[in-house]
Amino acid sequence: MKYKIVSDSASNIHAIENVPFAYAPLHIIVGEKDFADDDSLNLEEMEQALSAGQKSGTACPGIGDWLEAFGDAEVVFCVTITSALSGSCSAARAAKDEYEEQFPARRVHVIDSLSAGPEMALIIEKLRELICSDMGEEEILHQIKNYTRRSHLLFCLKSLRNLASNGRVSPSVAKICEILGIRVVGQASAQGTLEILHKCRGEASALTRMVKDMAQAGYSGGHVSIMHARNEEAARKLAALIHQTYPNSDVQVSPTLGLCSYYAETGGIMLGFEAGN
Ligand code: X90
Repeated sequence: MKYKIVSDSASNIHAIENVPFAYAPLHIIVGEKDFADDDSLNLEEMEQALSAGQKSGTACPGIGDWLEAFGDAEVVFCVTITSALSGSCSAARAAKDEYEEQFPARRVHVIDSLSAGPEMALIIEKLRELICSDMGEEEILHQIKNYTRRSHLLFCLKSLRNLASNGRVSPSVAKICEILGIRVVGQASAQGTLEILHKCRGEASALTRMVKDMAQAGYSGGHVSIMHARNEEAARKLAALIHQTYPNSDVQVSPTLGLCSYYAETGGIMLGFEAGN
């Protein structure tokens, strides 16, 4: 069977090993400029345009972008950003219908991550493992559904301005961040919405809080993916805190790309992890 993993660029993954992979880019629009979240993106240029204070927004992939990413695969596992905050998942579902109608022998399985960034990356990694272990399609589907039930996303943000100006959180929630030094810690809710959990004074206390929240969500060691928007120092600190408490944890640290950098904003941290079985 010819399997392929496909995601949108909110996963911050552009390539994986051993299994065919493609992604559909989201777009960040700043004033007149359209920044595609793909390999051509110059993040500095995007940030410069943003700091000039022009009106900005984002756009999800269209059906055509998804079809292009599916390519000629027989079986596609397609991981999207949460359907609660983006039209990406419904575009993927429409592309699936078109693809399966055009090629009746092929199948697309759309997996709504109900999340973003590092949790999507963990789901992709799990799919990769399952495919590499020569598992059948139905079994992979079963396993990945179980996995998405125990994968989680926490985040720590300095500013919710872009989320609020694009209607992804309410302006009153965004106001919390305007107090100097306040970090908002939150999670992707079970419904795939952005849920605020704590307002912390300073980054150090926010990071400690996140490790406690991991324990509460059932983390006991296993894969962790930390993604940061120009805040490698905090990401490394968080990784060290996790290692201290869970010596058997496997923690990857990487930067956010276009879409997540725009919404998490400079200093933002996203933390994906898997809870026990
Ligand atoms: O369709 C579009 O234009 C994209 C809209 C995306 C909106 C949300 C992106 C969130 C990215 C911010 C922190 C984590 C929040 C997670 C909530 C599920 C990252």
